[in-house]
Amino acid sequence: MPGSSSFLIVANRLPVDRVGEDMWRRSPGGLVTAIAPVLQRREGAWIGWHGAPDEQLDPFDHDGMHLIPVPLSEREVELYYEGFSNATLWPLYHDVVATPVYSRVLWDAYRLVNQRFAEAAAEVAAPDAVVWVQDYQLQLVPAMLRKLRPDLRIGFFLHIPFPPGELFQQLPWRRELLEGLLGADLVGFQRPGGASNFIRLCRKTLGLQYQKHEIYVEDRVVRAEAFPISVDFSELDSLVREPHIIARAAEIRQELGDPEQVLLGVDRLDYTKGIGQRLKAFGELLAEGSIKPGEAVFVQIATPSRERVEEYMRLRDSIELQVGRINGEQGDLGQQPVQYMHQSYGRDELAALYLAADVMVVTPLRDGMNLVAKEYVSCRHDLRGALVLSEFAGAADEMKQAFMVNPYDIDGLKRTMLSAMRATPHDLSRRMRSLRRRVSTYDVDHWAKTFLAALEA
Ligand code: GDG
Repeated sequence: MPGSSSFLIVANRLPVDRVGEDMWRRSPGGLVTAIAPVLQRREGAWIGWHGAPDEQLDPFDHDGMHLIPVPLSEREVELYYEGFSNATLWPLYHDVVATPVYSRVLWDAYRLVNQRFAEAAAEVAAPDAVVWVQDYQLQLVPAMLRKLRPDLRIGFFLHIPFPPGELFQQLPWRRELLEGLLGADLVGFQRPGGASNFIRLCRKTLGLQYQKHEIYVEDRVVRAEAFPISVDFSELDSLVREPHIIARAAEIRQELGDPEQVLLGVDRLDYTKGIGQRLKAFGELLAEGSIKPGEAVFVQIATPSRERVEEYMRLRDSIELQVGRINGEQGDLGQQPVQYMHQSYGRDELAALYLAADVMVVTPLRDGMNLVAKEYVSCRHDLRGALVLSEFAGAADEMKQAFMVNPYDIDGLKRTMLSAMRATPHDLSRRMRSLRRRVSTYDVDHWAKTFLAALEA
């Protein structure tokens, strides 16, 4: 018996966090920021884990969205989520900047949980419904779901990079993953390079024929294409025009001791984000006197993330050691050049920080897109502020007017951070105008619409 939802999002997590007994709040993070508005506009349901292990919850409504919780046991969180998703796939898909763990126990849990998500979707989807599966945690769902419900229109979007064959081929279960994705009618990637990596791998590993964006799988055609994700430009643009945000931005600068330059980093505390590299560059600029004491403050917001995964514990220790060293050596009583916050902030505070920052430093070693770069630009209607952006972020394809860096090149990073700090108002406004034109035209609404139009075509 098919269900009644004609539009479904399937994602590892529901777009809410618990804030009390049966009280929920929309959660931060790239995926949610991007998709919640789309679901609210269409009458649909969102299937995902609700965040607490060993707990079975009934479907509920929140914020105009119908939410269907999928249960996960403590052990499954450990093996499927922290394990295969975040200790195997995450590093493998991000240029192996950390060493991926290959374990059959983790793989078995990944398969089992993907099957559960597929069954949940099969149960609630109306006949011929459109189902949009999200991200690397659920790459087997498209094929599993097609097997249960061949009538559905299935889309898949990968939010993180899809790696080149040379790396992907390490994966002992490479065939199964490719076959899992090929269960979709449309597989979306952030960059054209991700789509072509995938297409070439299907040819090489599975021997499939293809032409341009189309892969021929038995009697079906699967499209693989890039759909660069974006942000809600107009929401941010109007938020930062509100008096309380403007006042808060001024207050932040004051609290920082009114330095000439405020540099800002906003990231989940993740080893792909290049936080260590940017701090190293900043620390060296201070140490060699290129930045005078008191001239600049670096604010680094590092939102807690995946805290039980070993690599993330190590990263936290190393970043906190680095911050302590810089402040200890370059600071003074009452004056710390690096303001490091291992906390999560509300949208308003984040917007005020963007507005207060002269230089936004986005230096991932590899990143699917990076929404922070696009959020910063959306907030700068004053046409001030400089964006320093890694060429290894998906956003670099579109944001050519940023101050581009290779984050592995510390000297280059130092030079570019200094140029961004010293740029003339004319240069900054010229760059910012063009960046804003890009992000406002290709916003998150455009992303979702073009993906769904391609899926439903
Ligand atoms: C993945 C891909 C891709 C951060 N701290 C707070 C907070 N945030 C918000 C930011 C931004 C989001 O989280 C982070 O998005 P990113 O794109 O920068 O990075 P990932 O989390 O790694 O996202 C990435 C994305 O998916 C979308 O496809 O771009 O490449 O890795 O929106 O503002 N939000 C709040 N408080 C915080 O403390 N409220």
